Amino acid sequence: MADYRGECIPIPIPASILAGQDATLTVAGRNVNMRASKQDLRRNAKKLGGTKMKLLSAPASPFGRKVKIVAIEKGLLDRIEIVAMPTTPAAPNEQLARDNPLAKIPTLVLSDGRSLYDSFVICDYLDTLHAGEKAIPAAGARRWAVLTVHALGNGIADAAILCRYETALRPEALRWADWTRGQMKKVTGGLDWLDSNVAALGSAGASDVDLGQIAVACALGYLDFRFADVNWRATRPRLAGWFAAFSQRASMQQTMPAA
Ligand SMILES: N[C@@H](CCC(=O)N[C@@H](CS)C(=O)NCC(=O)O)C(=O)O
Repeated sequence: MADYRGECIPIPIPASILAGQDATLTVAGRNVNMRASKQDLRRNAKKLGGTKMKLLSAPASPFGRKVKIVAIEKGLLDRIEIVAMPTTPAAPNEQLARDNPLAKIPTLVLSDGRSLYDSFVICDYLDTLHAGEKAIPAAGARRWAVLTVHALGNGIADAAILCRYETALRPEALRWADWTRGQMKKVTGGLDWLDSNVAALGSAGASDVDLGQIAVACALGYLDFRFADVNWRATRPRLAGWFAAFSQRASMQQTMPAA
């Protein structure tokens, strides 16, 4: 294995180098270690006009908020530029569609122009960029527990957003009450399960948070923002207590959606 010493071989710069991580690549049939030195990073940053990733999102999006919270909790926020990109299924954002054919936020555009979506994929990627405790445990029973709680939090947010589109976007004459009720049942059923199984969320004050906790917190924050009339806390005191404690985190305070 040879070391890369800046010989004049025209090789593409691997994305991991731009992200500050060493890489091994094959040049002329040899494995070469490429070191992400500060000097390399500065030079590459200059060449590419900055190494910041761009997060296309909107302040009200619970999925965009999830990504921002992971970035804050894992010390990555200064490597991300947040770009406001409002979109709806009725008025898909054309600019966004160039980076994500689904025209959905959040979308993360890397410094080499590649884009990542959806929010889970982005969080999984961000988790590779830091050396601390992972938001998504790599293996073992805890991995499946965190992923399942994440799916529940995301599912609650998905159903709530579909209801929001139904009531805020769809013309009244075309609305379908049974369909909306069905979506809201996913929301309330998910909240009931979390209230009865609050231990599945783990400690709200732990120094390291996981993606399941973050997804649930973002779903609850979205309900407070768009569905205050549902008054979800009234019958779910354990979940309300957990959320009150989790909301104290600076990452939650900094990403609170504003009306
Ligand atoms: N599963 C996706 C959901 C993303 C999503 O639904 N985002 C909404 C905004 S919060 C969106 O882009 N809606 C526009 C559309 O559905 O066309 C994720 O986790 O990123």
